[in-house]
Amino acid sequence: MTTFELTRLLPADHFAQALRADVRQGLTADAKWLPPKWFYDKRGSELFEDITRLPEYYPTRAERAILTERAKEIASVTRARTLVELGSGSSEKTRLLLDALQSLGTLESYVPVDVSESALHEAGRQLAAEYPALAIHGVVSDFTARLGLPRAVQAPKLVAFLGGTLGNLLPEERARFLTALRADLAPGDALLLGTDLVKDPAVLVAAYDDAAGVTAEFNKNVLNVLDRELQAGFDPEAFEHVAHWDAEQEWIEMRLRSRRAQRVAIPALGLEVDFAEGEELRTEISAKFRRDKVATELAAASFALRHWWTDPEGRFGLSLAEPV
Ligand code: SAH
Ligand code: AVI
Repeated sequence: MTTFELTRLLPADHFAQALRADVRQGLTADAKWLPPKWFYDKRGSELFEDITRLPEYYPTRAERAILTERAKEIASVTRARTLVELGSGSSEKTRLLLDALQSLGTLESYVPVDVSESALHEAGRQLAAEYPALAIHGVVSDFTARLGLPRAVQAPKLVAFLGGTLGNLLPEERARFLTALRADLAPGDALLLGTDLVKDPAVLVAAYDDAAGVTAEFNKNVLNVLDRELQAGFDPEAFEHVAHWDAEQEWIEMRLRSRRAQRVAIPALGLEVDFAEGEELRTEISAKFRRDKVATELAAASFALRHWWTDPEGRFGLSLAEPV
């Protein structure tokens, strides 16, 4: 019989406190910024799902193509009894891994970890119906604060971090994250890591500035979150969506550009924030990788890259790594 349980790993007020600290720090900085995890309330999670279906947004389709081709091999190499997934969202592509591991007969439980409680509920409800033999244990957590692996997970475990979400962390955050993850793995465990790859900037910019304006709405959603959670006075329409390719850093930067000079009150923080006309607020980086960079960052955290796969067009990379 399927079981679906949800655990909130962090203290009850963690997210409220973390949002306040991030907004105070990011919006009082000389170059304003916000961390991308605050996009993902219920609406933000839905908008991300809409993004994955846009003609310009190739990463989801490219990663799905690799998983379709390689899921069986991943299952037989890892023989995982537990599949942990960080930033699982809708768990849509994950079904390819669940199916392969179930066919092999090793899989007992699935542990999706996400900041978005609504996404975990929705995915958990559907998966519980589709996978009656599986124990599903959702964890609401912030993988940059605490990984959130329930203590008693059956080894060996496969930790999947798909979609290219690693690229939404800054280089130093990635290093910290991979080192902390490595400490939670034992010999025999494995990491399956999806990374978007460097390519023609025009293709990249289009993927983050689609013609239908869905990514613009996703970007502006962070302002709705601040308005709701902190009683802030942002008017999302007073900001313009910007997707910029930084050729030196090899990352896409999403920004919100103030259409006019404005002062925005954030009563919950006793703060008023001034924006000059044209001033930009960075809301996300999405780093693009090359194989060597992935291998180097993994090695720095004591992982060895064992398999590297790409889609036929070489747009997206999937790595299978082991702790060393
Ligand atoms: N893995 C899915 C979803 C990617 S969207 C896919 O490949 O399509 C990124 C997901 O990570 C969202 O569900 C978001 O809620 C979650 N997320 C973002 N930052 C997070 C953080 N710091 N901790 C936990 N989850 C996070
Ligand atoms: C979740 N993450 C990998 C997405 C990305 O492509 O960086 C988030 C996103 N931002 C804009 N579009 C999609």
